[in-house]
Amino acid sequence: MKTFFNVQDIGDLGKALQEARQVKATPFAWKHLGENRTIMLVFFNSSLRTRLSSQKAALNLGMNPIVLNIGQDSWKLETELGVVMDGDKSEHLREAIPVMASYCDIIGIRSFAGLKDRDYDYDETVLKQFVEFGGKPVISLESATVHPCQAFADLITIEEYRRKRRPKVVMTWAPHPRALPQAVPNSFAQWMSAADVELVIAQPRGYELDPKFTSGARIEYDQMKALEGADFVYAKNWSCPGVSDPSAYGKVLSTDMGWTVDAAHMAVTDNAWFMHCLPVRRNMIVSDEVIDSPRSLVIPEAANRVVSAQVVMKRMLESL
Ligand code: SN0
Repeated sequence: MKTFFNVQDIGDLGKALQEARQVKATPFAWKHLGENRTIMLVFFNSSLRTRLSSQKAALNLGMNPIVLNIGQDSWKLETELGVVMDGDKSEHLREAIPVMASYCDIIGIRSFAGLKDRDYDYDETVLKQFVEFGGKPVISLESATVHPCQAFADLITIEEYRRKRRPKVVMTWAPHPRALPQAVPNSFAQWMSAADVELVIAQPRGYELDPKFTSGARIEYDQMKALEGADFVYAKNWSCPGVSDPSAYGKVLSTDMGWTVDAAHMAVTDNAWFMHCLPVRRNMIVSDEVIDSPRSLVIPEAANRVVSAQVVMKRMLESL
């Protein structure tokens, strides 16, 4: 495996889930694979789970992780090509990427959407430069439009907790004070569309995700109707994807607190499990009562981030 961006990169989902079960049962069984191998984890943005679970996954495989926080530990990096570098950015990605790549065998990169220029973000301009100028396998640790390590961990969690062969999974938009990227909902929709689940997306009008990620999903504007009979409730905020109106891209269109997932919302489900990728704003996205209830999976879901990252790194090491 040379890149891990989209669900297609992992191949057969049944095989990937089986490998995840093996990795979870015997995490140290592939310790030889990473011997004398190094993974570089490059962060342009904050992270808790991704940075820790990626390091833990690398250590389980016997690999050495190096973590770099751009702008804090390093020079500030310019990402645009063709600019006169007379500002506060001291070094260009064009040099920094091949230098970092020369020190490692795999690169993981976190670079959030800027939410200003839709084409720039949806072209994955920064991530693509790592592929082009690095020449090493690249993992998206949440890039402009995707967060595949999270979506794979979510699928592993749903597989572990489902009580039906084909569960109803409802991803619901929920309010947030800031404009957030679409990477998590894009990847979740993409992975759930590929998996054997019934996916419903509940959202206010104007929040339609890019159809390239949502094929096969039912979109519902009545949140309560969407939640009826749900087996899993996956809450997430995202800003306007700008599909029909590119000028609204990245904007907060609604802060309707009626969409906060609370006990009344959970009551219409089929005793659903609650999921969120974290970090979560309590009593904006979800009420304390729901996230603190025994139906909340947020901690086991986060624990599975090690498993998804380890399967991906294992596959990359096997194909080096
Ligand atoms: C990120 C997002 O894409 O929504 C990362 C999620 C894994 N979330 C945030 O940036 C939340 C920040 C906040 O202020 O709540």
